[in-house]
Amino acid sequence: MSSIQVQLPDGSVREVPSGTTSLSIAESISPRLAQASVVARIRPLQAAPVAVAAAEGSEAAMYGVEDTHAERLVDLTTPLTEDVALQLLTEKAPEALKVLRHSAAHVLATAVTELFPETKLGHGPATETGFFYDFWRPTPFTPEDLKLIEGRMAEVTARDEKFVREQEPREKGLEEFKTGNDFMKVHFVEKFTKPGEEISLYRNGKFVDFCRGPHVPSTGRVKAFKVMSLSGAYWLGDDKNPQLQRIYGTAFFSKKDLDEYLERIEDAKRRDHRRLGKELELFTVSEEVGAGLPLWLPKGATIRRLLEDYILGLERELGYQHVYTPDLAKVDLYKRSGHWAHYHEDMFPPMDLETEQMVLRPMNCPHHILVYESKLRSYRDLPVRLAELGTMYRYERSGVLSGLSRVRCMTLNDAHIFCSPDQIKEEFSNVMKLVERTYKDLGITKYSYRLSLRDKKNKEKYVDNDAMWELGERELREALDALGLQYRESPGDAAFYGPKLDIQLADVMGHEETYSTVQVDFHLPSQFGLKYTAADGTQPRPVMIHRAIISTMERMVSYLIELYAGAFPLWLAPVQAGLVPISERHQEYAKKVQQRLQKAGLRVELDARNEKMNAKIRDLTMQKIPYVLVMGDKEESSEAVSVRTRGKGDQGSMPLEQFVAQAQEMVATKKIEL
Ligand code: TSB
Ligand code: ZN
Repeated sequence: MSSIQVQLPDGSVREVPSGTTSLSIAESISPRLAQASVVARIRPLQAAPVAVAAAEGSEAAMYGVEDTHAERLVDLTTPLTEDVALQLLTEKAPEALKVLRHSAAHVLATAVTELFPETKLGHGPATETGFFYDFWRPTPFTPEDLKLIEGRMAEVTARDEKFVREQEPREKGLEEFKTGNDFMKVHFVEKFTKPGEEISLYRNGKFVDFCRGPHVPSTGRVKAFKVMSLSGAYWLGDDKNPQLQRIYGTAFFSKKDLDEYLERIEDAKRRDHRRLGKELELFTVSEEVGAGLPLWLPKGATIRRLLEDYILGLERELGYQHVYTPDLAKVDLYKRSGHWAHYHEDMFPPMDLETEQMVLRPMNCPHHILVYESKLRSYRDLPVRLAELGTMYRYERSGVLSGLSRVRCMTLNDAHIFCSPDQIKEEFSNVMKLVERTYKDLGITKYSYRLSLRDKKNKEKYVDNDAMWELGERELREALDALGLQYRESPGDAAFYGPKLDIQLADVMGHEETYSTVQVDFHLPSQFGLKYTAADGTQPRPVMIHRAIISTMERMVSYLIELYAGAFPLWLAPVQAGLVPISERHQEYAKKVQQRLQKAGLRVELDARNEKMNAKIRDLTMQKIPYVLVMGDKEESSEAVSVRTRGKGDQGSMPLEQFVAQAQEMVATKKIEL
């Protein structure tokens, strides 16, 4: 029998008979390793390493024709028949979790076909957060069915059936699927394999599925799982096709991981800014206005105005000049800037006006460039920092819109800094300091830096000028290194005109978005032929730094709502104190307190309804107002208020003036905790 060479991660090489499995190699290393292993990664030693890349959760990723020379995952029981580098993946490897979840999808399909044998199978990939499986069945699944299915899945895992890979001729497999009226499997086999090939099937117990694998060794490994939800989808996305039922689930290696994940989901629901936006009367989205066009209600508008005033104040201190420019311009402006060529798909379509075509602006930069150009600039004027709370419009596709976090009409805390090349680093550093200061004041502590670069292959999305991109990238990297900031790189996320440093914030579920951004741009200054007069009388071109600190008001408020679960720090709370007179005869005193607090610059709400005191306290507490001040005879006679602090309960009576001074101090220092 021939032998093969198996190279282990430590570099050592073992010579074993061809056909040996990864599992037996693991056993020969240590039984514990064999126990802990989930799946194996192999790379043929003869071929250059090539990564197999297919879109996440796509059909191709599931069934795509294998490139057998590439690095790939195989079952622990797959016989090794060539010289390979072998890595045994344990539960800690992220790829292992994917494999587990795909196996969980098979367990789900096993349970469904056992309980509802008339069901036809679609496909069932792992996703970022779990897995799903598409089913066709004449009757819809009910919530009770989902419970039954989950229970049956537990039985399937208790049976601890081995996942066995089988190969068979494609035509034989097709014949079987056709006989069983498995129309979706027939489609997948025909689409993803070629005549004459063998197809692979995975069997556990009586259940069999057309699948490329790999899988965990047996169903018993799928211990911690949950059926999450059900949704409908047309087969192949075509409404003339049968409607499928997609069952979602999730799975983890341990119960603890599963429980943590489920808790995070609960937490995310509790914080969801769309829900809280409604409950706390912050914003609303109206069908009649349109999707992605939120209306700011008085309380949400108060938060927004506070943020706007805050950042404008800081910018004034830092030498920014504020301008106002219109929300639209002629299409030609965006042809000159390059937006039309590279950003067209994200813009609203143009409007015909007499002889002109106008378009809503997707960005504020061209307007600010024209402000820069409105007079001659000398080196002594630089850096020119033009700032605006600029409203802009982007045609985000309806499927990606979400509350305030992704909208179609948004107001950006924007600025464009026009400077000489040797001023870039200092300006960059100042912007980063401003970001840090702002995040501290807003109570944002977790963020990461992303260097967003172009995708070199995508000529349509990015300006084509290699030298310019390399220069911008070098400038950014040097500026980042000078500040000692750790960042990761993300090709394909640059602006069309240059690379960006993006500041990423994640929500409870770990989903990241860009908030602040700093961008180095040599393109727009060149398109508009910008100049300044240098000390030696020459006319060099300035560089442009685009930057946003707060991001759009929309996105930042969505983040803050979720960060604080609606319980804002005092300085940002739309209502800072709720006033509760104990009975009718304390109304007068309550009004006096209201006036005093308002005069002190505090935002208050007097609950003058003819309700019981406790009901009023409860309602104000539900609104997450930082302080509820209760007033009865005792308070009235001593010019005091009885203070209930959010999250801390009854603090007893306090002289009114003391409360005022304390609250003002907390607002002035932007204290986050109460
Ligand atoms: C910084 N021209 C630059 C500007 O000078 C610019 O527009 N950059 S941007 O395209 O990256 O947008 C700035 C920020 O706006 C993004 O970082 C993001 O935080 C926010 N933003 C972008 N699209 C949306 C949207 N659809 N809804 C809410 N906020 C958005
Ligand atoms: Zn810009």
